[in-house]
Amino acid sequence: MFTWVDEWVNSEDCMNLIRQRMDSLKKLSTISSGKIHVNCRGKYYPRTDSKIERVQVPDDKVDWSVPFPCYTPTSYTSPHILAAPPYADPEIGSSGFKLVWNALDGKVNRSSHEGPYTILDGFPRNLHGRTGVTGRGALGRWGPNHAADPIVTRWKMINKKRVHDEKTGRPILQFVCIQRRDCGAWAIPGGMVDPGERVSVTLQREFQEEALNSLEMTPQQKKKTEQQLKFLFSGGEEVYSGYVDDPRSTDNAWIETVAYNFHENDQTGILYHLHLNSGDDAQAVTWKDINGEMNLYATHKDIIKEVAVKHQAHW
Ligand code: RP5
Repeated sequence: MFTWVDEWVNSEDCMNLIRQRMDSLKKLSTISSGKIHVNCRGKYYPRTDSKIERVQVPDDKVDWSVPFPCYTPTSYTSPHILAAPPYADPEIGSSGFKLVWNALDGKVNRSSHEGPYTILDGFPRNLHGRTGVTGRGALGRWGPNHAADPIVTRWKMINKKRVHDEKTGRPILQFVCIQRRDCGAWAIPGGMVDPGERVSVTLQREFQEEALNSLEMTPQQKKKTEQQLKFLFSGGEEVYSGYVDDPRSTDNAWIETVAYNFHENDQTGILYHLHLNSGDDAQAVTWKDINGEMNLYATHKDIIKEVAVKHQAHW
């Protein structure tokens, strides 16, 4: 019997989906795997008033498969998360709270972009190894906390001509870069995917909130902005999906992202007329020239490099 499943499996849409996943797995191997996480092994857990010390994990003991018998990580979940804001899970073991791991759990996506993760004694284990802290730290979800990162790019222009780097001779790309309010680092204006939210929606929402301060717009202004960005955001290309080496990660909670590039090739589109205005978690916003010397939050520099390579731009 020929079912709709057979029809779907043989369809061009299905093939495209497989190609896309293969592409992002290839990208994953260059950015995420093969590198051990570093940012989540600093001396102190970030964003804490009382200094929470991480147990130090040497490079060769990060991998769970390497025995580390004296490993006694600090247990830490921030008071803010324990106060149970709407985006946070309850504590594991609380009555009536049952989790579905490695799958869509109601509206919350608990599967990883990098394949199944292990559950040990009821707790999810960080796919990239030890971090020196157990619990959720400042993260709301156990296991993967899904984010989305919009990389909005244009060419650097002077007098309507592309600017080339003197050394490499390649044209210079610029991307919309925000300064994070929590730590002052420059970053892609990304954020967390809300339960049930489509990633495409998160990408545009986060961009509008952090780079255009849409939270302080009137409903009319917001609608107009959404309309203006609609075309740009309908044509994005996935450049990365996977683990982020974020300083907030713990042994039981970590950040994964899907990063999309939204690019405009000439000056006729919206990007050369956009009024940037930082808002929400961003304290500043600017067009930043892309190059290999940039210093960015977490693994954002590696992700931006993918974009530079894709456009054959200066790096
Ligand atoms: C990074 O943190 C992700 O790549 C994303 O940019 C960001 C999400 O966290 P918030 O900005 O919502 O704190 O790891």
